Amino acid sequence: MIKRNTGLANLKAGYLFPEIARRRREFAAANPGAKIISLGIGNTTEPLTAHVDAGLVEGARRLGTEKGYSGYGDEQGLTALRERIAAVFYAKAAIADDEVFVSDGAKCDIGRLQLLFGREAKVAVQDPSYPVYVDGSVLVGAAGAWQGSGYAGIQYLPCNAANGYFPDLAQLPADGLIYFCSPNNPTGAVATRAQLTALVAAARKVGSVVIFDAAYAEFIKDPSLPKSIFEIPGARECAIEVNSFSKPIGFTGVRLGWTVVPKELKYASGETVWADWNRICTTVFNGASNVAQYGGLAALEPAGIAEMRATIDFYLGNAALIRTALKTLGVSCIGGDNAPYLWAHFPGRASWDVFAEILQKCHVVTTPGSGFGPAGEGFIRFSSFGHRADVEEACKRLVERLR
Ligand code: PL4
Repeated sequence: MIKRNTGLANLKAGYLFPEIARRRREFAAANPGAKIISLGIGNTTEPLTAHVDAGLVEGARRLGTEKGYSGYGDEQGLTALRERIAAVFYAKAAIADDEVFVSDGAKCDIGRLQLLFGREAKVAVQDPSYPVYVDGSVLVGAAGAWQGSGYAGIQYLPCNAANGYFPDLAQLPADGLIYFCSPNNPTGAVATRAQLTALVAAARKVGSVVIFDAAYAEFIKDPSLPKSIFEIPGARECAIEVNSFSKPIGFTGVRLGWTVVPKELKYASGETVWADWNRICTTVFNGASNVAQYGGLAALEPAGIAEMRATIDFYLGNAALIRTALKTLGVSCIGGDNAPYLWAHFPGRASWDVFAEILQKCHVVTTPGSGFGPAGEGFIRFSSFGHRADVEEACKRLVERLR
């Protein structure tokens, strides 16, 4: 019989979010009267805004006409959308239109990016981090053996209060990869310009590539904080950036994102990563949905950008409410100001125990920090995605029932 992919066999636990959904279902079945509120998964809740919605509807309608119909498009995305992404998001970074590859979302591209470097790649992640970086590395066979609390082939770079949630760059692997997320999921920490400058310098020094996940960049309100790694001189020689329309315009279900691969980025052999990424996109990807791309185009018109800012401010308003509730409880936390997540510390306690207590007492779903890596133990991630009335009710329950 055919053998199972050893990468699959090497995955240790179920994927974090389905596991949370399973525990929520179990709790709901045992407590049918409970009105459960989710501050768990980072999933958008607010309807599409008017201008973006009109762009989608108009795009779909166009497909129903002889003149406006289009089938397969360029795998790299609509030229107009690539141009607009470069102009709107990379004004400070001089990214060429053909360095922008439109995708069906950041998570999908993080998976496909692993094909560039394969099983030999030495991988480093911030600890805690979005689970796809580690699990994706396991799938391609780059993670090595499981060692009880992590994989032997993954360099876990602790990010905690003691180091300002920024890793010790002396630990970066040489000639390898580092996944770096800012604003960070799950901690909500945002790297400063000085920190990203140090990261770029360290990566260049040891010949490593930074996969920079900027999925939450538009939540940055502080103008001194960089939204893209390409704002940092030297990043074009050492970085790839993934990004997403999911959170800023509510496209979690519509699916649209992009990846920037600069032409200066080279392998040890001297070949360009850009050419290989183009090859991968044309080989195992058939382009993002054309309707989704029409929506993305609308989102990057002035009216769409204004709506995007309002949506983000709405979720940041939720984050402020959650921060106030945690403060009232005397729980220390970071994040939630330039990011949609709050990272709350419950010293001396196991994350899954705190998750269970909050679910039992408050009927609120959260995300246990340990699901994001060994350094997440003792923490809970609160997501600010939710209807305002639900977030207010969740905060009320937290304050009343956890005191
Ligand atoms: C649950 C740092 C959420 N089933 O929507 P995409 O694919 O463009 O972006 C996914 C993504 C990429 N990068 C980071 C992210 O945090 C996310 C989304 N993360 C979360 O709660 O952590 C949704 C997770 C989803 C998943 O596994 O992605």
